[in-house]
Amino acid sequence: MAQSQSSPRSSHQMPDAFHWGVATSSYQIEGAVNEDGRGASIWDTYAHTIGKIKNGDTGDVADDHYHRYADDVKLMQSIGVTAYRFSVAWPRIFPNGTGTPNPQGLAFYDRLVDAQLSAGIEPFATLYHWDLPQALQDRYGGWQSRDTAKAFAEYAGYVASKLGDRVKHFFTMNEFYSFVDMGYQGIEIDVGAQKVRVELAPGLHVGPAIYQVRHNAVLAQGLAIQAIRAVVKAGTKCGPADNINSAVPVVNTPENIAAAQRATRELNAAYLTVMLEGAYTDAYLEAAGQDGPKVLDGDLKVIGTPVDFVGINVYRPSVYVIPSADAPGFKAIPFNASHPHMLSSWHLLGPEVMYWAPRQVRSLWGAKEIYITESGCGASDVISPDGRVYDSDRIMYTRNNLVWLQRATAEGVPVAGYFQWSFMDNFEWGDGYGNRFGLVYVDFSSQKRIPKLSASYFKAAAAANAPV
Ligand code: PNW
Repeated sequence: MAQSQSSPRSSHQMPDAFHWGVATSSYQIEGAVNEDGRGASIWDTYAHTIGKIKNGDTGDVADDHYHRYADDVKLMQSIGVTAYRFSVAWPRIFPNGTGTPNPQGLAFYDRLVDAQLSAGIEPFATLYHWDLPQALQDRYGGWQSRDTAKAFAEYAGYVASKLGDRVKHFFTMNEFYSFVDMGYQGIEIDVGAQKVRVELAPGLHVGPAIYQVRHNAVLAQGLAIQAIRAVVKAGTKCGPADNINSAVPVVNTPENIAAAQRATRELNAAYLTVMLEGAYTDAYLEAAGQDGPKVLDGDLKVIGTPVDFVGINVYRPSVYVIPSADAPGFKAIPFNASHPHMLSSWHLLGPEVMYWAPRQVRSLWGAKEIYITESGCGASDVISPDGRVYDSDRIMYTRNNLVWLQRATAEGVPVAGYFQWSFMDNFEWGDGYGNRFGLVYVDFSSQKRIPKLSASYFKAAAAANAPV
């Protein structure tokens, strides 16, 4: 007998109460950089430095979300979004980094959170998505100083004390490796066909001092977790949103799987590993030698402050590995020049990472709650003559990811939500507005929003609670 069309496909579904989210960040969408008392951030400075951003683009106007947030939240609701991960701009709250808070800045996030709650969308707030107050860069050298870590904890505690009556999930910082390594020394990524250099604000090259910058950043996360906990009610959760460096086994035998897991632990030694284990790995300290971080008494305890969940941004495998008889027991293999990629030069494909990354987070560190805080892709979207945007490649990318993620959840990996990067096209850092990541197309001259075909895909998947 033919199977009924409407028969439940529970074996393909995500867990109950799974969050179908979208993600954005303040500098990438808000605009209104001089309004309501906002201070300057390092991204204002960097984007206005000639030669740093393609086309000379800046976030001055971006998606004008600061003024259009109410319609944007309604649009989210219309495409089936049940959770929204936004970021709070530190320089709106503390224009000078520290000191007297700016009530008008906070009022914007109050309105934004209320709009989400009325639309039935669960707010997830990120406290740091790279827009450091310029004042702290000038005063302390930014993350080169522990003083910035202390300032972050104060800011985090303040925001949590104001939004914590309605926001139940706080992400401390977004992507340590990006804002530290790409911001303070710049990195080279081997993508097979070429090497690509990526640099972010503040665009410094600190040399061996990078170990200290990394240490200050994880210290900030630990201090912030403690500061948030001190002010929120029971049940409010917090943790990082990190771009895990994922080592993926090429051939899925037990030896390959074990080698990949060892590799992931070492490749994240500076961030997730030290935060979740409360200690640097021996290999990390050995490699650092004399340049290693200055660890003060009590630092590791702070850095290892237990978190309620682990957020991971998952775009691609960092490396494919095979086992090796030599220490450290794995070998990262090079990418073929023919390895397929999406629009961003760094964006190699490997959808199985969406299975291995959360699985390793659980098996390495025993995480009880995991969020995919970002996944998505840039694509060369255009408006068709019929007015629609047909991004079938983004749908292919997303479906493949969701299928692998569903496999992880079916095996008991506790993934509680998925956030698509991004809700709408926005300021894609060094690539400016030319690299579109949205489910919603934005015409930046008119600010018109056009949901892409991928938005229909997202809506259907969210409704089915499954990859469709
Ligand atoms: C993330 N990589 O950055 C950021 O959190 C977003 O703000 C950004 O817009 C989005 O991903 C797309 O780029 C990444 O080299 C930067 O693998 C670099 C990489 C991944 C993510």
